[in-house]
Amino acid sequence: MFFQKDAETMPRAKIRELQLERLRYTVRYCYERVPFYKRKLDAAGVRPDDIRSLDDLRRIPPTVKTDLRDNYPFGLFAVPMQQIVRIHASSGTTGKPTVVGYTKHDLEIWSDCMARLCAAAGATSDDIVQISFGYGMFTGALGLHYGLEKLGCTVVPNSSGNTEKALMFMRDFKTSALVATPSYALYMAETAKKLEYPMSDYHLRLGLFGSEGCTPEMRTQIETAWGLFATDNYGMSELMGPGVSGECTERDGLHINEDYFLCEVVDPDTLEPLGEGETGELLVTTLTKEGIPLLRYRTRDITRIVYAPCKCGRTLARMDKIKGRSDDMLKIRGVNVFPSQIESVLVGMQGVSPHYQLIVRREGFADTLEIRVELADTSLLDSYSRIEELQNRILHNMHTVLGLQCKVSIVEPNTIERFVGKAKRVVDLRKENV
Ligand code: DLL
Repeated sequence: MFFQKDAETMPRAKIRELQLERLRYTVRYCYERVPFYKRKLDAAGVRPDDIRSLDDLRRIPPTVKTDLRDNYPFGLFAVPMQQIVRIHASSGTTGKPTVVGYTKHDLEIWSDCMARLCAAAGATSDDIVQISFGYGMFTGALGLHYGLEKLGCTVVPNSSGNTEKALMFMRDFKTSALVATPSYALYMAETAKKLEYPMSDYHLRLGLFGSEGCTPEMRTQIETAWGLFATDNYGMSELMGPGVSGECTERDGLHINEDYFLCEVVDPDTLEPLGEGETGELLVTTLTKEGIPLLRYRTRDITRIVYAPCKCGRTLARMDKIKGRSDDMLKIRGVNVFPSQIESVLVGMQGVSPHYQLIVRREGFADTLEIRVELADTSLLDSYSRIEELQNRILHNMHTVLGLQCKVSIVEPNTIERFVGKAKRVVDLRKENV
């Protein structure tokens, strides 16, 4: 059992006191060690001594992803390279990746954060945990790896890809917990069902998922397919990797490791702070990071935070599952659309597989959304009227949920691309037309 009782059940007033002390330290640390922050704080007229309360945080200008890119690769590091013992980089799809560096102390805290969240999710030293995140520059695999080892679990560093071999290890090792993206966990189940082994040959009881969104409907599908209890983990490479927040067994929000991360929710357009429980963009300030500390980092992730203690006994604040990203939220004919809304309609519908693709186009002056939906099996293929009936049902449900007319294309089973890492479901062709 890994339970850091003092930190995880600290009264709110004490958490705030600790956060203020660490915030003051971090602002001074950044100001003195990173020229980028000195310039930025000087320009905003803020001196480290001006930070006297947590509310003073608002005086600090936010940091954004392009700040890391502009200072590629090591420009925002706060210690000499001799003290950096590990480097990771984000899986950025455009431009230079964002590069982060860890000191020994950063790695120790990272494994503590992960051990804490995995224990809260129900993992114990009896578990054999297979890691099906890709090892490499991505933070997911090594982050979970060291946290789970700290917890005393037996770690199987299988990585992603070669799914049939991963399934063989799962059967032969009696793997009890799986670390993966939800989409890969589903794909693994799909592959397992095609093999000659019955599902009773697998012994998964716990899923430690994360790194991408997962609707409740999709989660239920994964749980049913594997017979496991699924939990969600949130983080990002710039902040550390996984380990920022995660669900306990109550699954009533993701506990934030507040002694290491100071979180705010702001209006993504005005950056004005929002009240407790209001939904907006998450901004995070790291409170102990030595390698690459970040002040008010704009995550672009949309969520809300509640501070009431959880039924599990932990007092660490909880954030909702990520609703989407402020920047990959689709705006179609003036309507905000989160891919997660579309997923919640499709997943769980009879006859439909959980794999889909969204194609956005600009036709004339209007944006159009095409939803490509894959049939679960071939049984409908020779009945035009049943396909049409399914198509109409999806159209109707989409209209109810999105308030938007869209096009639904039904495609044959196994024709939509599968992903071993984060799923890429949106193809936005509008940018090519403007
Ligand atoms: O995905 C870190 C991570 C690894 C978290 C493993 C959890 C488990 P990045 O590759 O930098 O880092 O991507 C960060 O992924 O800003 C979110 O938009 C998204 N994301 C991460 N976790 C979740 C989640 C890792 N649980 C970006 N639900 C973040 C929804 C998530 N989105």
